[in-house]
Amino acid sequence: MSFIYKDLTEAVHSGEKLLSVLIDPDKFEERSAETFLLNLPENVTHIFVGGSTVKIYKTETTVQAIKASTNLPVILFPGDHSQITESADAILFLSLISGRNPEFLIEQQVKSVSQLRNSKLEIIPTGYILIDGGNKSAVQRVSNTKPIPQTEVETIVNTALAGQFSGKKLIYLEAGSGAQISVSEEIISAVKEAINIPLIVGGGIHSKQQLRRSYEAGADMVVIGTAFENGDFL
Ligand code: 1GP
Repeated sequence: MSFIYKDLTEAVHSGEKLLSVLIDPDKFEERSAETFLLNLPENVTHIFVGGSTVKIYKTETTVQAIKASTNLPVILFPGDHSQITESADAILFLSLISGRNPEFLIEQQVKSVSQLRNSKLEIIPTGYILIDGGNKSAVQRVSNTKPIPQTEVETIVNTALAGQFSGKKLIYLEAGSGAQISVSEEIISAVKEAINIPLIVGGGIHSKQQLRRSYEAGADMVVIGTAFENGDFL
């Protein structure tokens, strides 16, 4: 039994800022796991594993390699139900609530149940909101949904609150991996003010300055993939 969500909310209540590195199994070499993890900044608190499209079994071998080299909690951030492995500690049970594609609102979730119902993975219901990051993201392409423009702050806030009212335990504001424009401070603070569940922000964050600004605006956890993958986090 893991207590990932409990630990996460306690950290948030005590004002701790969390940092997750996102590992895409398709771009990850298991034999480099130890070096990759050793080179991460000390303030990394969680490892997310997932991608928009991942080869069968690659998530499993990736999680096992990570687990062999770190005690940080490993949380699945799956692009679809094929990316579920028992080897992780928890799963973000995502609903793409910014989109209107039933496949990513409920169908993938239904397909995942046969694997999840007897699993020990901690399941964390998460409202996933795709926001325009200035370029077409893999999430947009794969889910075939439209991101919400950054100017539509009220829609984003209402979407986040609708997620909370539906029982989501986390809200995740996603600008898309490799976004040109990360989620604005205005959006982060407006959503943070409205909701009372932890707020995750990711997409296009590649510097300490952006990280600090996202935290100051109200992000409880920031997720960084590309900059750590390329080793060019500034
Ligand atoms: C996590 O998709 C993001 O929310 C990761 O984005 O790869 O741009 O850091 P980057």
